[in-house]
Amino acid sequence: MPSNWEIEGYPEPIYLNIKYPWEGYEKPDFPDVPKDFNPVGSYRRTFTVPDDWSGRRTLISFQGVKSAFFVWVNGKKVGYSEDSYTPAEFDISPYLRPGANSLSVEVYRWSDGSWLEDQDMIDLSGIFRDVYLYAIPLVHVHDLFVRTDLDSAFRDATLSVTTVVRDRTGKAAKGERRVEAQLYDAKGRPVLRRPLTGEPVFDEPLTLKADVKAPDLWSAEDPNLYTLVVTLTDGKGRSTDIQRTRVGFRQVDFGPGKWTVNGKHVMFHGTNRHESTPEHGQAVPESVMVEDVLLMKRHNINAVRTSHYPNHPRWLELCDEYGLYAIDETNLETHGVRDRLPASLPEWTDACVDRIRSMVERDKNHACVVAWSLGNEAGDGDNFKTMADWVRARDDSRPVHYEGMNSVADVHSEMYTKPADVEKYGKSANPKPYMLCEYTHAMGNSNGNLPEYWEIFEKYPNLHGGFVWDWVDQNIRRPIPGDAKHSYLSYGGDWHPGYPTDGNFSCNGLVASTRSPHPGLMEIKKVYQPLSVTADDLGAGTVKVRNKHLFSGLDAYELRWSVTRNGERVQHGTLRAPDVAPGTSRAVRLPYKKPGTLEPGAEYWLDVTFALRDKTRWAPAGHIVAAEQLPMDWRVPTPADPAPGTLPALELSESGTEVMVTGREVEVVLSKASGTLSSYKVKGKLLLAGGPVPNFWRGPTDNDIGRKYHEEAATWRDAGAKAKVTEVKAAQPSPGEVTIEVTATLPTSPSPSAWHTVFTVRGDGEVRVRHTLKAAAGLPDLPVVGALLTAPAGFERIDWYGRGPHENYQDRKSSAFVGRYRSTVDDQVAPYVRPQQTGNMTDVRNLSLADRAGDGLTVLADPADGEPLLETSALHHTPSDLDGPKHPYEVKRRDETILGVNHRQMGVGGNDSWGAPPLEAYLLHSGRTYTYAYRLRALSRA
Ligand code: IPT
Repeated sequence: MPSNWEIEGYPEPIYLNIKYPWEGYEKPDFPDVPKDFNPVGSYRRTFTVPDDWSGRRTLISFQGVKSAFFVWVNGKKVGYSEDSYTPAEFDISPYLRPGANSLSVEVYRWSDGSWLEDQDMIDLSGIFRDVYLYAIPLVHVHDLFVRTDLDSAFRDATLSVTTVVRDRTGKAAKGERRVEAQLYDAKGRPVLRRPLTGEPVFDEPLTLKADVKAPDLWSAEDPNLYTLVVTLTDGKGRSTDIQRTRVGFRQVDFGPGKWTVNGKHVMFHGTNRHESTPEHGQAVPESVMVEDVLLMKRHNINAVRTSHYPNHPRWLELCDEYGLYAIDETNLETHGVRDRLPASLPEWTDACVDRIRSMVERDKNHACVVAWSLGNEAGDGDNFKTMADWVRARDDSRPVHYEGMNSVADVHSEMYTKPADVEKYGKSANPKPYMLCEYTHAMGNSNGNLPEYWEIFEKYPNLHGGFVWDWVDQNIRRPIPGDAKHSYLSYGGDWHPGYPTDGNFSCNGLVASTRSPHPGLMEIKKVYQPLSVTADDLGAGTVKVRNKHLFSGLDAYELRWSVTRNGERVQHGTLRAPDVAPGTSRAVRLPYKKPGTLEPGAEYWLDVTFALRDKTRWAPAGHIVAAEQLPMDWRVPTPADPAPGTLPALELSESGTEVMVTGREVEVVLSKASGTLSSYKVKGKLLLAGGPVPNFWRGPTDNDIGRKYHEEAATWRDAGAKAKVTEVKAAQPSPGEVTIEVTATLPTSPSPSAWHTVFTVRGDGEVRVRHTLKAAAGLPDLPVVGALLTAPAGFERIDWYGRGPHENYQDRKSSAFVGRYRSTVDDQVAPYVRPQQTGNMTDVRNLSLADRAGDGLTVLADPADGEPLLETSALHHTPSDLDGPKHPYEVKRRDETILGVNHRQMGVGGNDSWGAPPLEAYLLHSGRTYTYAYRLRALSRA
């Protein structure tokens, strides 16, 4: 298995984003590289060549070596190569001898080529892709380039097969050789009545053409592939060389006002992907590639940008086979010096053109490739013009992409543009096709406001979607310091003490490096789903289904619907999916019935999902592709208030330090110093051991830290814990009701804020709580408006009616449907590689915590006295526990359950992670009064 030597610790890896990796050792200027510290890997092995290879040329192919290397065979120098991500091949025939041969390779970590490889990733080196030998005849098919052009109806195709035949003997007789080509369908049946055939002129292109009637077209939705076999025959009709390639019939058109695949406006539900695994570095095993493809397909991703270099060749085969559009990107990034390199420097032109040439030549026959990218973050200048010209001359069937210099590209590409600015481009009616090659920076707890982006992308015809930054966190698995038995996912700063680093900025994945999905991926799945369901006339039982596929109907799906009442399913059914042509919508009747009597106060929702009827290559039957939830507009009667005055009596007593309320079943003790409960017992069972302590903090997210919000908002960090109680007033308005009013000052700076809580203890055991925060004007926005309650150890089970099952926030909740969910407290932590805010649920109506016996506490939103819905979390950590530790293994786990009962938390944002706040609608401003209320009671066992 190939690898990167830094993965094994030789030497420690380096992670820097914009700066060049050698920054901490030496600072040479290009084209020089460090001289004093520049590790060299020497590889040596022996090999034998099969006997029947004699009379042929033997080539050695290196698929990926970073960054530059020399090759020797049997002690003789064969050659040198750089450009780490495309193949380097050498004809070693003259160096071979019978029996054992020796191969030596000397790999330099840094070379002048490294100046063109400043991608933001962990800097790894060595031979990280396959190395193999192969033999070719002396007269051979040197090149093969296949094109599929479709007619104006995108039905029939012209297949063009261009070959270049070479004669290495220099003496092959003219007119003796023939090239033959046959196309086979997926079942292996020949498609052409007679094979194409032609006579090659050595070293010159020979193009053979065939009309193919109505082939099964290739698209990401329906990736039909054929196989082309090209045979070279000699004068006696014997086949002397056979080549094959997969062929997907598809046509990309582009230009002002269009970017289409097979005639349809293409929309990129895309993601960027680096090649990275925690165990093997950039030597990604095929099983992990397949895992990535499956995860992408299952989450409705239809496009991938191979950021920022040509990927392992198997990756593009998988994109062809499973159906993913690819933007294939040249290995060219000069971020740290992009204002000067390559710019228009003529001495770098060949290197730039060589990089795109080796990519295009390697990948040109892949149906999945729908654009060529000149690189990333490499500045602008004449060299890009030259590269673009080279591509157009070689392959004009795909557009050129380059965000760094859109003027030389066929499409207009931007990164991290805010939704409002994307909309400006949409409105501008600029006909140049527009896409975001990077957007929604998935670092940590992120990916807010995706519905806002997608509403805009789908509205304007010059917009083509975007590519998430990015797919997978980059980490290296290492033993936990002092605990060799367990490992953790390390990142910049964990290696090389004192060496400059950009820390966890390489961890921006929709999935963790273990491929465990982050909650943001669920939101991506929702906004990328290929159909939508909206209300039509819910009273009459109709919804509107829009089919966003470009080519497919909905017959692959079954439609499942259900009506829930307060989260319990009361009606449901399954139908064949309606017949809705691609790009159109239709009203669909669902056979639910409005119940004769509606339960007073109940909520009714309609859930509609589309699931695969049969298994596909990428998912099992039953896999849910799309889902939507709509509130039923049934007017439910308001519940009758229970008759007052029936509450069992309570006894109120006070000491200098405490207020105590006791009843037949309930006992509440409030500390006057803290203004919070020190215990809440019902029927002798302890339900709360502390709280509600005001809380305005969250474990800073990567986006918070990136915009220094955790510093800006620091006044809120301990404001709750340091609240100063100024007054505690207890009263008993009726025998069954005691109120305790707590007034406190919050030491926010420069001006203090005020916190006010009214507890109403009732004889039936319920405690009603109403909080009011007066956030002083001139203070920073609040991360959270809420309170923390401490439930005793053992309350491990949670059950809530609100949004779930994955954590959600005001700006990331479209994928989290309202429902009744069950989970455990330990499962509330999302797998973020750096601990941060986690576990929030929005729009919570009620939540229960229970121990094994099923006893516990219920919290209910109190719509009568505040906002109707809560935000909650139940964790074994406080927000401060999640503020500081660099790795999950360092986070303190408390035995108790810390229950966050909040009015609201600010959004997670994610338009970028270096300054962009959440959108205005998801901020919590100061200078405002916030009020919310909830009820606490013993969980009644169902
Ligand atoms: C953009 C880079 O293209 C990408 O490689 C990565 O570094 C990303 O940022 C941040 O994670 S460049 C951006 C700083 C404009």
